[in-house]
Amino acid sequence: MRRLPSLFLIAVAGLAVTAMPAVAQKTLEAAKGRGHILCGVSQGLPGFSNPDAKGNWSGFDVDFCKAVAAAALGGADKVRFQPLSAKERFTALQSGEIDVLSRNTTWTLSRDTALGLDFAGISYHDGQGFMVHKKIGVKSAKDLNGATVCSNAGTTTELNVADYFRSHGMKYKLVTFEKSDDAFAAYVKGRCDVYTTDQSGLYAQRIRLDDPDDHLILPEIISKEPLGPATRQGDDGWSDIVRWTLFALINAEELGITAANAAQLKAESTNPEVRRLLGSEGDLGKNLGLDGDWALRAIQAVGNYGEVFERNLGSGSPLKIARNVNALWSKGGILYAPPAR
Ligand SMILES: N[C@@H](CCC(=O)N[C@@H](CS)C(=O)NCC(=O)O)C(=O)O
Repeated sequence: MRRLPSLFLIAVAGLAVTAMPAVAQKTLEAAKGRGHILCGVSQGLPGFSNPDAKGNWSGFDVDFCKAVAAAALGGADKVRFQPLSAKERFTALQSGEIDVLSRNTTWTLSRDTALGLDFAGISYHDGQGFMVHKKIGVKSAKDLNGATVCSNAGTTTELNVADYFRSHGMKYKLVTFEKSDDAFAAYVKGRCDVYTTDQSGLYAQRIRLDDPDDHLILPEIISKEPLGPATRQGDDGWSDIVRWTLFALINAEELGITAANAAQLKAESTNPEVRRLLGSEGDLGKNLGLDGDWALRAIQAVGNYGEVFERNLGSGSPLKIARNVNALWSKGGILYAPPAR
């Protein structure tokens, strides 16, 4: 009698294990079949995802998809970018129009639980801020009573504005736009006193201004905006690939692996953590459905997290955003990836 339940459990566990790969490989197999992954990005936000005149995309969110393409399909060029407004982005993921959403998207409980998607992790710790016309003479968000506020529809931004003004007993008029370019243009033209979005978005838009000195970014950060890539719920294998690509880039920075030295470290490093991540030891790619060079390819394609950040958002970019909380946990920030072992 006592044996029956355990036999039953073993049978169920066996079923679960054998059933897993078929479900898990859906997105990966489809991507292999078409020869590229489909990556949802913003419609144009300097530093994050921006097309040039020839339609070539670049930026922090773009590089992340290139890394996934390199890990999963063997080449950073095996990706097509689909620009999406904030409003469209979740439907695009649900409907299968994209395989991964890499578009300054905030991880929240309702998005995670109600929209049929999963967040792979946090690629950028952000928070919402305000930009104002200097001429209105406001130095603090607490002085914004009665302000007209321009922002984007379908974002956490509009919800946070409502919370902030309500909790401070202040009145406001919100004007939202589906395209963030339209929202920002309306602010620049003076239709609004304030433009509000993620602080990274404020930095990104600021470089587009003809007269940056006429604008002020207020000191208050009114929310937590943990931004990260999202995948469709129900394809855990694919979500794992996306999640561990992100972790691989972060761990690579911690381990001193760069685009330039990755191949040499794979051949010569004696550090067990480096060897495991780069596939010179063990077989970590196997359970991701990938080969042993998956992380090596991702790192060679775009560099480690720090390289991706500096090139697109940091000192090597026009945005000049400091790492701050986005520095590694070992360097005073909160960026922390689980170990690859
Ligand atoms: N992180 C927030 C806001 C994201 C968002 O859409 N921000 C705007 C303003 S920076 C944007 O990315 N616009 C670019 C675009 O619409 O293409 C969210 O997930 O709701």
